[in-house]
Amino acid sequence: MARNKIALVGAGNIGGTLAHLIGLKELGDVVLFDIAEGTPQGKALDIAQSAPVEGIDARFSGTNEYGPLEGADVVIVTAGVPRKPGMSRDDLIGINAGVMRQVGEGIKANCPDAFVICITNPLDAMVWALREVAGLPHEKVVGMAGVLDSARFRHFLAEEFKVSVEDVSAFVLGGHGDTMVPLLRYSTVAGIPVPDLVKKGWSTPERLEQIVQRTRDGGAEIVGLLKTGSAFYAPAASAVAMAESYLKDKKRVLPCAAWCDGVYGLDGMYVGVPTVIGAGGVERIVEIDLDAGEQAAFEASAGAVKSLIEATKAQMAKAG
Ligand code: A3D
Repeated sequence: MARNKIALVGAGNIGGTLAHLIGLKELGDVVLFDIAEGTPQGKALDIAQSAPVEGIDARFSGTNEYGPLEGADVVIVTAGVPRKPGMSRDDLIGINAGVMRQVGEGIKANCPDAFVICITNPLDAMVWALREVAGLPHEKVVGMAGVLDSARFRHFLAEEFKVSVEDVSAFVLGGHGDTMVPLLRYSTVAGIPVPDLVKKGWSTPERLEQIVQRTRDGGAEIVGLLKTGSAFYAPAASAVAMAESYLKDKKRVLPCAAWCDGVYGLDGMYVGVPTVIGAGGVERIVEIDLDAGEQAAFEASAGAVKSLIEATKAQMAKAG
């Protein structure tokens, strides 16, 4: 059986880390693509030279052309620019929507059967733009945010409860960023809902509110510490979990920015919801019951995402 082929569009901090993790997990051959000459080639060669030490049997190559993406089973997109001082969110949308146009066309021409995971920010709007241009079925194009946001939440909860991260599961809904909705009722330690643990005195509502806020600000906290970039280890690990679930048909239940049409009261938009990822891509969206507060928070988050998508639509129409 031929090895899987995984294309990484964007060979920056996340792209390089993705290539390394995919190698360590032997998920397939890796093609790194970037517009920066030498960067994807250099990173691919460096990782290829770690393969004999790690005992990895996979090919790593770097390119500045879309042709070598041909036939990729999975494409993970991190291409784009981050927000710089003085830049508005709309400026960032304009530039990265242009990048999504190029990448979408590259995918359409070379690997229309791939499962595509977008990481570029602003996430929910960029995954919409990428799908529009690439024209792939909606269930084959998703955004990575929920796995990362819930991993951050799990890490903080495990520290608070002094238990293994493995035994903490956590749910977040909604858009990536300030309006994300962490769901405490659906977050558990070995199946015990977090609110029950509060009743048992494991934590307090005030402490949990701080953890929720720290989760929402998780990306900004790391930007503040690094000063020259944003998080990349955990984002890469999160996207690899999604790719692995697809390639191995694991059918994991993972929160992703997925196309919601007729679920959660939405009529066609990308936003973060729990999904089942298997060989068919997003095989199912899991609808959970929300109480009034959760519903209001989710609607506010979906509303914020909708306006970002509208701004992206307008920028793309302007660019022609
Ligand atoms: P960075 O290290 O800057 O890498 C981005 C790469 O994209 C660079 O190597 C660029 O040369 C390349 N690039 C720019 N334009 C193009 C183009 N047109 N075609 C191909 N490549 C291009 O950034 P990073 O890897 O740290 O982050 C990548 C993206 O992920 C950014 O948009 C971040 O904001 C985003 N991000 C999202 C999350 C989520 O949870 C959604 C988390 C962390 C980062």
